[in-house]
Amino acid sequence: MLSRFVYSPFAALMLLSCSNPTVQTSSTPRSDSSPVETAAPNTKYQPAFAGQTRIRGVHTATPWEGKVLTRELQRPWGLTALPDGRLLITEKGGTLRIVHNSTGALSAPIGGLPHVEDAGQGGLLDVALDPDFAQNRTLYFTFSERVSGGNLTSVGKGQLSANEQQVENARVIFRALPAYDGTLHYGGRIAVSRDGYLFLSTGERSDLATRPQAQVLTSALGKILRITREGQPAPGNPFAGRNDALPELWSFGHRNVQGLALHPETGALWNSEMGPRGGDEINRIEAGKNYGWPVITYGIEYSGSMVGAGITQQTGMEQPVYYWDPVLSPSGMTFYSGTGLAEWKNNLFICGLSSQHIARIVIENGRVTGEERLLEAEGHRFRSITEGKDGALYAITDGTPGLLYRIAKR
Ligand SMILES: [Ca+2]
Repeated sequence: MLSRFVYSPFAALMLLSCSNPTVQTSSTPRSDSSPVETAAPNTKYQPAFAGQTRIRGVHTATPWEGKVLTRELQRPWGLTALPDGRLLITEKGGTLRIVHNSTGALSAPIGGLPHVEDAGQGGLLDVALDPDFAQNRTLYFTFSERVSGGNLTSVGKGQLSANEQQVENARVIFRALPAYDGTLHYGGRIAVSRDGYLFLSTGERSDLATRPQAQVLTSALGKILRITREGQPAPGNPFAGRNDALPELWSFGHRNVQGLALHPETGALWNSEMGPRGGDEINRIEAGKNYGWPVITYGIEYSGSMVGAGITQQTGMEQPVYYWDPVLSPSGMTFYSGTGLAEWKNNLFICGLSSQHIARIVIENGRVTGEERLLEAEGHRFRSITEGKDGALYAITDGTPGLLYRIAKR
């Protein structure tokens, strides 16, 4: 049975009259443009500029629906669309699945990947296709790997077998050193740039012992890195040629980046970043820049104490384009090209875990100008989202059972 989420005034009226149990509605369309967040903030920090948080609420006028394609996934984490439109999905335990984008038919678990450190936030994380996947069957994946001295975020590469039952020739092409014995803040998102390089996000492993490494250029923790499809430093990286910095680094000062997305028109890289309590962020990522963690942040420790000196701005450190207080716990995100639902063209869609919705963010001239909450009534921790080949968005939920939603114009 399909569960459906329908958002249109007409559908809402229909539901009131027939109360079909397989269909859910959200609240009625908003009557004003007040911010979608109404809860009290955790901090008294002031934004650096108007519109950096609690932007006006917006509402999608185009009728759309969210439909569950499958409820059979086991702790899914990342997904991407195959050339034929089916979805390739990771499961944290170390397997991949393929789900048909219209029938919801689910493949058997696809094996052949390296052993993953399946504990805490670790496991098999993201997956991305080679730009020439249709010819070479090559895919990239991220995972937490047990190595001497602890574990770390690794990037692997392999080929999807012709019968789609195995990943063949799987090997590790990059390890985000140093290793640390923990189970938190692996980052782990991959995005393939237009010129065929891999952006990889990492985390600072959460603990106070490793947190300062987000500012240390010889550590791969708390960074966005840019590597070739063989795992080498990509040419043109901002710290190339320096002996006091890793040549793979692209940006630094990150806490735990689980969202990366490329703008469909400009190719610019954006991230979502899990901050401390009251400090989740969206950033526009530029080469060589310092995104501040743990020196500046809009959040506080989960204990209630200040992070560091309790400052939100410092010369030489970038401001987030947007932040949330209270937090979403943002994980995967994607821009939407506008194919299929023109009103959403170039909007950013961000999965909220603790907030249990998908945030639709309208961006104009590099600034956020509107926010909407999608699928809020479904009650799921949304883990990741991607644009399909058919103009729909596809989103997975966290945990078991893991659901796959298809979100599209009605
Ligand atoms: Ca920041």
